Amino acid sequence: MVVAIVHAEDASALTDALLDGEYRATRLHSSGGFLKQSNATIIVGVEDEQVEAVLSIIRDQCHSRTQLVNPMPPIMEPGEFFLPYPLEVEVGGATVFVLPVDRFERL
Ligand code: 2BA
Repeated sequence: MVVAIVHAEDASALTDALLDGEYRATRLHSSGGFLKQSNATIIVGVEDEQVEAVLSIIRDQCHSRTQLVNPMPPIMEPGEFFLPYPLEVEVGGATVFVLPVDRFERL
């Protein structure tokens, strides 16, 4: 089973490309623990020999992006001064986990 966490903007193109390749996929709405922004988790159940083809579709469809994050201000002592400035974070293309499946059934 391939579990891919991808940018929300890439998710539709990715599921379309997977369906074009006749792979069955499920899209879950998720959000990142760090940025707290929406992303998508795509689950694809495939045979072992199809994993590389699925990874190649994910590589083609998912692109890395830079996003700006506003850091939390620190706890300040009286008289201290904090000038907030956004940090650049690179997100994606895709974070992919490949997991073995003990049993699969469609009932
Ligand atoms: P987020 O947790 O919102 O993370 C977004 C991006 O922020 C990450 O991009 C990474 O560049 C940065 N980042 C995350 N945690 C950080 C930290 N503690 N310090 C500094 N920078 C940090 P990606 O690595 O491409 O991850 C994109 C999304 O994939 C993540 O969104 C999360 O939803 C998921 N993800 C990444 N690694 C994961 C893991 N090991 N387990 C589960 N989900 C993961």
